[in-house]
Amino acid sequence: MLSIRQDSLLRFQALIDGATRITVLGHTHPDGDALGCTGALAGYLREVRGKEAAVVLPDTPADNLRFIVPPSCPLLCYDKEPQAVLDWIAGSNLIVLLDCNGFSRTEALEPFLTASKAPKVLIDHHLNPQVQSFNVIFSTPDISSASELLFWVLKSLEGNVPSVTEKIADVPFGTSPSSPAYLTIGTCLLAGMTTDTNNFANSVFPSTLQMASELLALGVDRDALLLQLYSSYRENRVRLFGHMQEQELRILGCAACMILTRELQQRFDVREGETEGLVNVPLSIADVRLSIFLKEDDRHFRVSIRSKKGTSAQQLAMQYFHGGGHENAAGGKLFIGQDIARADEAAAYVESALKSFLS
Ligand SMILES: [Mn+2]
Repeated sequence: MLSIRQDSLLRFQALIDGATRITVLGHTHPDGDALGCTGALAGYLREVRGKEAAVVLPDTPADNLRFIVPPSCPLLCYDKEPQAVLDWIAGSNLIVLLDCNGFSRTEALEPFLTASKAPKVLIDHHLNPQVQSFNVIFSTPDISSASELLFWVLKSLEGNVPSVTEKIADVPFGTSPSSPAYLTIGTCLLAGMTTDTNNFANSVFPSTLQMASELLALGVDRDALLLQLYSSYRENRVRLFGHMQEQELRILGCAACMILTRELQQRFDVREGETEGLVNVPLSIADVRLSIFLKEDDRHFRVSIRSKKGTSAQQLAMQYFHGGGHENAAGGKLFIGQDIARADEAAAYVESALKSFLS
């Protein structure tokens, strides 16, 4: 099993013991991993530890990912219920942030979180954790997902004595494999890991497969999960993917670029979450090492970047798109009126950024 620092575990344990109301926090535009690990931790704190815990998000999750947070777990979204979120945070005596490296990734919530006197814990797998903001940090970049890191943290908490030499069988995940709470928590964690690895296509480590193996042995229904994650889209998404590949894909040397304008989003009635996975498609071309996808939003484009090993998506995101992330999966923004004067200048900006980045 993955080794988790004992001193951090003991401090986290003590903070949980001392807390009554807990904010379990994810980042803006929550992906499957953010929902999986926040849902799992809130579920654990409520069902196993008897705490008042809620998942708090800066904005509402996409319809197709909403199912990941269990219905039994309160979910508060700042864009829908700002006052309820602020009240919850103000009344919390523990704040746990997952799947991002600092409060800046919660955008509008950042000032309220930094103003809170509650102890703060970070559980994340991105580089450069904002250490000064937290009392306890679990930060491991060489791991599939925040959900996997949380799996090992919870397992170590439940097992009490974490040790790399311990046999898997000696410490079952949770106290009773038949308890439905553990199935719910396990399903959340498997959902987060599965989406962040793109269904075991990237960032898979020995510990990742070990986690998957233990969760399947516990009885988590992976088939049902895959059906919900990858086979429950609307028809328009398949048609949009076809159009983007046929009409909008541009190949620039070893890079590929697709831009989804507002006009196209209206034409295909695109909803939040429905473009997930599109950026990966051009990487199936032998000569393409870098794929960049831009989606027009309010006064900016959301930028997703994926790369093959040896080419850094993260560097491109940092240098040209105010972003970051992982070596081969990163994201950022392109601001209209700042980086470019008008939306129709995005293609030219990307082309010149790629030219200088790849030269
Ligand atoms: Mn993640």
